[in-house]
Amino acid sequence: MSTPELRIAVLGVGMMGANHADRITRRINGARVAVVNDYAADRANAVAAAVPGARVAADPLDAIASDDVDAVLLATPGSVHEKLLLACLEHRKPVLCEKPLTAGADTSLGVVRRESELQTPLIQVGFMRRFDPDYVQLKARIDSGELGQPLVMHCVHRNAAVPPSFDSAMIVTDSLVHEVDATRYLFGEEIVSVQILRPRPTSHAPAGLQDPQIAIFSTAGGRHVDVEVFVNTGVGYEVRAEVVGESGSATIGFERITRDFFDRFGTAYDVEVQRWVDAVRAGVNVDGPTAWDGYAAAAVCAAGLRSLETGEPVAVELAEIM
Ligand code: ISE
Repeated sequence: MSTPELRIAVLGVGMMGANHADRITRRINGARVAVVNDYAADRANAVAAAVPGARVAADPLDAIASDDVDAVLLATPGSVHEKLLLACLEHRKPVLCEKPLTAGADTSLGVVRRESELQTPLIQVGFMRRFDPDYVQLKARIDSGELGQPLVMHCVHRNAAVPPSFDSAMIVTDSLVHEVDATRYLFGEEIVSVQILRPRPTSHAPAGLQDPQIAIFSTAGGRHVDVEVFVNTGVGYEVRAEVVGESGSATIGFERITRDFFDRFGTAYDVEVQRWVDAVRAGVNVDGPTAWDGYAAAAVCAAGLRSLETGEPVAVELAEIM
């Protein structure tokens, strides 16, 4: 490729952003980290110090507007995504946005609408499982017809532990959201209703945390997906899926326990970021989940949060814009 090296601003260098900054610096071709920003200045300084040629920006909006930034990797807390995504759109800067797209379905819809007004795709959402070799292969097996019509999927999503700030709602919006996207990706259709059941919580979780949770999705084509999300197992990171079709079944992730999601999805993150960089350099900006996918996931999570309160199935409300 003859296009110049992509100069990326990494906004938010907590666990995920710092991991991406290191990835871009050491494993991604055609890009470098030009600017680092974090609300914790010491964290930004520490990450920038490890990246030759990177500078620290005190204000993320200045970083987005800056002439020495071609594209943005957004890894701040979701609560500030809306403002920063709108700024990226304003300045026509392609952005790889870690999930969630924004903190809620309404604000996500606003971002999707603004992007579609510009008639240029600029936002890719960081649902990395779509780049994981196991998920890619499972999708290929479903699409090949080998399993017949898929009918049901059983999923498991377990973390050894989560930060103390994790509440019951975040189990839906931070963890279950990946199964939401995986379902939409694998089956190629929308989720129309969500029910969240509340089994007896583990005594190893902080008091009041509803962990584990069981989610049941129904899709537009009548398929059912059940998910066990359990984020304080104390054991390790486990992500499994079994798709059951009319003519056979296929599994991924069984007997595979890693320390955390960086170990489990390291390859997926590398492929995701490399393909995004290549797409931006080629002028297409997006090669993976779009802002619409981020909005659709947010709409399912919004229904999930309502079901978490009542235990009843809740219909997903999706706006018509595409
Ligand atoms: C975390 O935020 C992630 O995105 C991981 O992929 C997920 O497995 C984990 O449960 C979340 O806390």
